[in-house]
Amino acid sequence: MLPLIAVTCSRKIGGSWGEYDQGHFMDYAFCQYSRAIVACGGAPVLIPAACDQGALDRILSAADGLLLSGGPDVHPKFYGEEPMPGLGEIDEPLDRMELAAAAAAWKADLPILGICRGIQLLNIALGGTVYQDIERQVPEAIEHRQQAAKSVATHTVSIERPSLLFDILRRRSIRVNGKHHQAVKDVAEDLQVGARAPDGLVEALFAPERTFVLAVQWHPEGAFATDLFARKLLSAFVRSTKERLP
Ligand SMILES: [Mn+2]
Repeated sequence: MLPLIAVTCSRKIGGSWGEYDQGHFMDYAFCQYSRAIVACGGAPVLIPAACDQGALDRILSAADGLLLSGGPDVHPKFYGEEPMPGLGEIDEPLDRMELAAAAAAWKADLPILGICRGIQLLNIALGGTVYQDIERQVPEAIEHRQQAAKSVATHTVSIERPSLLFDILRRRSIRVNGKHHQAVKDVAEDLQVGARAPDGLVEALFAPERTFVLAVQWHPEGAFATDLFARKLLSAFVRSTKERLP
């Protein structure tokens, strides 16, 4: 039996995040997440922002893992801040759905993988904060919003040891792809840093006390076809969800 992996699903219409009820999913993006999960031996199920608590509980009770995917910025009120210049687009129904999904999965010790917005969302769900705009708040930062295609790795990250990421990749340093203008600021108490960019910004988080909780700022699903480390990371997540099968 294939493990069922719930993938949260943001939405984008005509270049702007957060407009909804128009019937457009980000098919091009969610095909990449889904294809990677299928290739690793999992069965993906997309969770739309429209889910209320009841619908979410039903999906997560059937799921063997949760993937918190990429998307727009989280409203800063969810980490106790007012909006600052440089904040990007917001989708509050998506925020509420994903924060509830992260909390429920955390409570159930469901394997969790966060990607891009997913690392920020997970950190916020557990009490952490993010930089609303790296360029304005961390002037010494390197380029994190690469112009290169999503499949191309640009900047390096150094991997902490010991960490879940080191256990999976067995490397102290890899090169990653990334298109983010926000980053983790204060790390939630239950999470630990698993990797950093050369400018010190957090690029991975994990929860040592949990079965499998890993979040990365880069996009393994976008480099799945060509990058061995992207494949290893996604395979490790799907493998952890298989352990929940009867
Ligand atoms: Mn980066």
